[in-house]
Amino acid sequence: MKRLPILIATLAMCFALPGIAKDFPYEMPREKPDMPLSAAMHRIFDNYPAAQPEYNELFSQFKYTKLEGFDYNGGDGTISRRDPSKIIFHNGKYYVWYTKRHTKVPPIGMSKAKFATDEIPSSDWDLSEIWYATSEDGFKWQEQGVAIKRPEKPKVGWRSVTTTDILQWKGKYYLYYQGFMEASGLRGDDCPVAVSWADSPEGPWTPYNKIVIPNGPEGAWDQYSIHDPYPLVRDGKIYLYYKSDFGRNPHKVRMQGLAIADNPLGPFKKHPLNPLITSGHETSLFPFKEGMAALVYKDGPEHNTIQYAKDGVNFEIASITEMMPYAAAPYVPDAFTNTKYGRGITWGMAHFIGLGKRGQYHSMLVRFDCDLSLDLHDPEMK
Ligand code: AAL
Repeated sequence: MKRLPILIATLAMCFALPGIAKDFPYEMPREKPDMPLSAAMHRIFDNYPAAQPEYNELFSQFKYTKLEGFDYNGGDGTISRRDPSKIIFHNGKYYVWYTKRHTKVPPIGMSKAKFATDEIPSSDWDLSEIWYATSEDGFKWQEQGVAIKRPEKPKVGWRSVTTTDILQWKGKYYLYYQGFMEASGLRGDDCPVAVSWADSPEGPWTPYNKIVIPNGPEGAWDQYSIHDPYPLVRDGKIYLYYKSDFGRNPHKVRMQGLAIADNPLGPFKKHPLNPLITSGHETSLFPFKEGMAALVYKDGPEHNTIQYAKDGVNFEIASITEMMPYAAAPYVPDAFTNTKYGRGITWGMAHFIGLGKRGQYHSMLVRFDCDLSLDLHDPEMK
């Protein structure tokens, strides 16, 4: 009888707790295995449906290359290029549009915005215009000139026009952009979205001169701003993703929403489930398989993730990565083809925020390369 407890303990070790004795399988399982798991292993199956972040199709690291063709006045802060648009391919050339500031002096800083004048910028994107450049290989660029000038006061964007993105729709081109009515740092960043259209990517661009995506009503999460408009075509409609902020500085909480339209000039209907992405800064998405993938970087608890929504609305974390492109503006071959099965991306532009020798503030366009495509060997992806 004295030996009974020893016998029971031995039997328990052999049969009752097989999970502890069992080794973890050599291959990382796709489904949560039926065995005792640590908190971290529970999380990887419960929180990251892809389960194998570093091996899934939406994982990539990013390589950066300096671009040829853009001059920055020796980095003295008087020339800045930032917030590029998606890149499009047209008649044998790539096109990109971006915020360009060329001022006599570098920005004095948003906290000193009350000292900004018609010639002294407060922020890096104050007193800016939208310029464009073309390239045959995506590395050497030729700056072509201004696409959208600042209109006269009091039209939308008289103080600054920035942060643009392109839509191709029924043979016409549309540039959406932030229209500032006051210096950034005052209430300038509380800006809505304006649009101009053209028959060719070369312009000339005709301004609509009306707000096309208004800020939300008082109390709404997007009441203060609509930033980073990012149009794509899905289900035969214009899906325009954007960033807004709950709250005001210094307690801004940045999130991303969606507005949908049948016509590029609106009306845009904001999605009832907004916000759809709870982190990130500049908006950056691309059709991937049946759904939409998003590059979510810099701000919020889910920064440094690549997310996926099969319906373009309900995003889940697909992978966690690092050194993501700021203001990523990919070349998205099927941005406007109404694809049912997006091929992903392999490269694009981003901006680096730089300080000159004396601390002057400006930004530079750079190229990024990544591996977020279903077929890297598809010649159309390059
Ligand atoms: C960015 C964007 C918007 C902001 C400012 C200029 O990079 O999120 O465009 O207003 O910073």
